[in-house]
Amino acid sequence: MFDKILIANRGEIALRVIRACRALGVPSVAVHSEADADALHVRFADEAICIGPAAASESYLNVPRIIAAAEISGADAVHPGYGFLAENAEFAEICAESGLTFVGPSPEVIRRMGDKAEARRVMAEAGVPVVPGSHEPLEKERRAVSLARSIGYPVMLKAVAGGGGRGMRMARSDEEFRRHFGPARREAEQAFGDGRLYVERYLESARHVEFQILGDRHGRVLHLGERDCSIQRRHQKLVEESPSPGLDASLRERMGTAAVRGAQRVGYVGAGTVECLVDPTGAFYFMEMNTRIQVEHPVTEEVTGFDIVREQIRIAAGEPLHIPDKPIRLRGHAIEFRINAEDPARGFLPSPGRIVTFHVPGGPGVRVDTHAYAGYTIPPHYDSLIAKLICRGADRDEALGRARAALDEFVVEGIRTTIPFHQALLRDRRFLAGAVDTRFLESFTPDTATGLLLAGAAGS
Ligand code: MV4
Repeated sequence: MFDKILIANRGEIALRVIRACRALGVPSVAVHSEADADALHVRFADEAICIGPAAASESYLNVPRIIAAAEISGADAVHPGYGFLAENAEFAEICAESGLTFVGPSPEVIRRMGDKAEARRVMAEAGVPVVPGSHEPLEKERRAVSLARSIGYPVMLKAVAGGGGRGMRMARSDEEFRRHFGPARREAEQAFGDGRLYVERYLESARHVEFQILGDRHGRVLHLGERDCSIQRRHQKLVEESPSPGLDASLRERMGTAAVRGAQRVGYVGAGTVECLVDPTGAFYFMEMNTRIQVEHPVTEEVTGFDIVREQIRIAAGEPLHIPDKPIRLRGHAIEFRINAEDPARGFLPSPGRIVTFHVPGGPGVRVDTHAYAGYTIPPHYDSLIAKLICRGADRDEALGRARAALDEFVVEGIRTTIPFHQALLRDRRFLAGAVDTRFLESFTPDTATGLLLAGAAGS
């Protein structure tokens, strides 16, 4: 096991990793920007090093400063969390060159799964169904249009180096495809330094279902069940749950087997997520694989009882998985609500600022992962997530009932949050019936009582 782990991240995930370090008896080192001097991850880590001013490029994205902090503190491993450098192959390489263990897959696997066209090819070779579409990056526009036509409209133009929906554009005809092709390529070039695109058939009313994968350095790969993440706004997930209301035991078994087979083909080591789309007929298709711990991992922890971040660190230290070699049984139901510092009454406009009151809910089956506290100022420099409310119950109804009570107990004053959005969601009969797909939010008009203007709530 490691002597000391540096956490190259901030917010609730930095706290989460600190907790896993304590569970393993490993000292932790926090890095922080000047804007995060009074953040909880600074307070609760065993050591803390200020690495620069607020801007992420001067702090949490600044590789030389993070490596220097590791050297100064004598850390021998770096946990990247999610976002920032978590899926940056170059950072993983520099960690290895600096004699540090990067808690994640190898740079090669990060790079391979980061190329969304290559990931599709690898999964197809492993016999995993992939969304119908191109297997090579698109070259000339004319060829691309004929390919889109043969796939069948509507299609989704996606960036090879994208993921998470960034740079995604839908086209319903040749004309629309031609109109989007150039701008999509330029946007991808701008955002990722790689303008290559690929095209997939757009599955209209699908569910976004992802499988949690764990692979150790001894060739064992297993899955910890699925999470349904269909409720997304502009490709930001808002609610995630496990098990998915759209899966029965047979489909779960087939998807889990396919996800493990794909991860084995890749030689996956670490915690990863295989993201799929499930159409109304129950057919499923691989979409992309994420090589990081995800925001929504607690949903899986609550229905399996595993500490995924602790397993991640044990895997990186070369230890075998602590998980029995039999099919995973999901116990009960868990739902996560992302509490963001955004104002749903004003199109989810960011709402940073000082938190005056911060009362966190509790009771049976209620978990809150948060770095916020009364008196804390949410800085404007980073993402807007301030807390994750995870509620579990013996079944979905009990989890929903606990969520409704917990959200009513969750008092945050001084800034606006997405709590009213989630409260409105818990009054929507389609959501309560579990009948949501990726287009749910487009047609979600909360009851007027909340006065929520979700204008532009639909995906971009
Ligand atoms: C799709 C899709 C339907 N068909 N791809 C990919 C990244 C994720 N954030 C959203 N993604 C999707 N990719 C094809 N070929 C549906 C989604 C999707 C979605 C799209 C628009 C609005 C909300 C969505 C929620 C989940 C998944």
